[in-house]
Amino acid sequence: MTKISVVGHQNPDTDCTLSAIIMCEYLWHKWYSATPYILWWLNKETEYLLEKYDIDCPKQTEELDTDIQVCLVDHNESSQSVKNFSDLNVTWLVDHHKMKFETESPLYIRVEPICSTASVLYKMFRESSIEISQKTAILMLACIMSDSLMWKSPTTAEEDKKITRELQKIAWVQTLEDFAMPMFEAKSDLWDMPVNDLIQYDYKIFEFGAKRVGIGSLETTNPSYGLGRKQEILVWFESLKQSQNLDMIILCVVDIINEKNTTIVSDWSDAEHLSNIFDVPVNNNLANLWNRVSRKKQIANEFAVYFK
Ligand SMILES: [Mn+2]
Repeated sequence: MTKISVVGHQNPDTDCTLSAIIMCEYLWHKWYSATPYILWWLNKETEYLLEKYDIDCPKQTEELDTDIQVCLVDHNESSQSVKNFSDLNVTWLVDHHKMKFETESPLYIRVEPICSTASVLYKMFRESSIEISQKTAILMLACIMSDSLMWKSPTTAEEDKKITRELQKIAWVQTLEDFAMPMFEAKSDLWDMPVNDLIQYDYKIFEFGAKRVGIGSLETTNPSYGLGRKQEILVWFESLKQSQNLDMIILCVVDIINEKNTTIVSDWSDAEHLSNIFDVPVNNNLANLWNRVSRKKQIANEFAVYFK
């Protein structure tokens, strides 16, 4: 049996962690011996799900064995991946993000503009007539709820809603609220989190042309956990800029109940960029970015246009 390592992005979230597990199940059906991995620690939402549904946590790693084939899920950019990315033999890729991936040899690629990697995996299971168990349906549903913020994010496609309804039946989930709200509340329980982890809780480094920008997105039912620690966050911004060689860094504190984005920005030059990009004022290192809840569709894409 060919071995394959399945891995999600740095700062693992629910979609990349559970999609790695689901993809392994898919690959077992294709006669691979697949092992899921995560990079760094889990967020509290994913931790809650693994515990509640009695799922084994994928192995934690920073590097992958270069002699074993690799499947990337939920990302394709080297800046968001494994340390030894350039040495890997990537043979599979399942994702729902913009593509910034170069390859030496052909591979299986499946990328769709829908709300979660698990939605793509749902379709792959169906197309290969692989039965979806109740447990797998729960994992898929959790990914969709997490990435779409219970359908509130504009990344939610009509197809995702159909898939959600199908999965609800298989998973025996009565209402989405009862299923997803405890996830969001678990994720928001951040009072004891060191401020550096708070910034990088759900954090990605983007390369827009020659600019490197760190964008954190703190999706929470309680924005005061982030906003109340602004001064500490600003100090950490400076050290992260140094250590990660960034041109700019922001933290979007996203109130997922009221769909409001309040973004923390570090110095005057970053504030000027932010103000230009979104046409909003910045006061006391804070900008009201209104209902922009999706980093992918409403934040990072605007940066890409601006820094082009
Ligand atoms: Mn995702």
